[in-house]
Amino acid sequence: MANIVIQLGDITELPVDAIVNAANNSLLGGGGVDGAIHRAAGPGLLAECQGLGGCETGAAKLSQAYDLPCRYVIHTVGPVWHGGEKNEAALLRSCYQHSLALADELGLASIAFPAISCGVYGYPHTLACTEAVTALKAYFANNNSSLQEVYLVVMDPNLADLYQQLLRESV
Ligand code: AR6
Repeated sequence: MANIVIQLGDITELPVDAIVNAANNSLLGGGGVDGAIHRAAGPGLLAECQGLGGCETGAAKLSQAYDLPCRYVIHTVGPVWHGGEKNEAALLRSCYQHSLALADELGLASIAFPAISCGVYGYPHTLACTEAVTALKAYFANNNSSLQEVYLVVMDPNLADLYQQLLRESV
């Protein structure tokens, strides 16, 4: 079981093996954490993403990290919140599962996640963080992973408190 660490701050500054991008289906950039990652990575990232052919909601794709201090970027696409009637919970868990599986294919030791779908995509924070923690616990219970550290990176202290509470409850 990897160590799960809640980290307050900017995911683009973390020198981990991989950071996860909360992207959209085009993988061609956007606002929020996606915009921040593309700005910090520089134009090489967009050029590579243009060749990735987009990404399905709940899936994940790998790129290099260019000017970022991490080694790789794993792009995933969270669900837009539609009230919970469109399979959002399973799609959100799938983002975490597929990102972790890609990291394991590369034998990575550390990965950092933003709070996928918690911004523009409007997922209620308590529900989204519950799915994130559930997905992480399930993944490590079922897979022999190379990952040692999983960072849950948030800019909002309320999200940090929420994660803290959920991790305590899930022990
Ligand atoms: N580091 C860590 N977390 C951040 C950062 C950062 N630099 N910047 C924002 N956040 P969002 P989504 C937090 O909207 O809801 C984009 O336009 C933010 O406060 O980035 O999955 C894409 O192209 C929030 O808690 O992602 C898609 O179109 C969390 O990251 C769409 O937004 C996620 O917010 C995806 O929406």
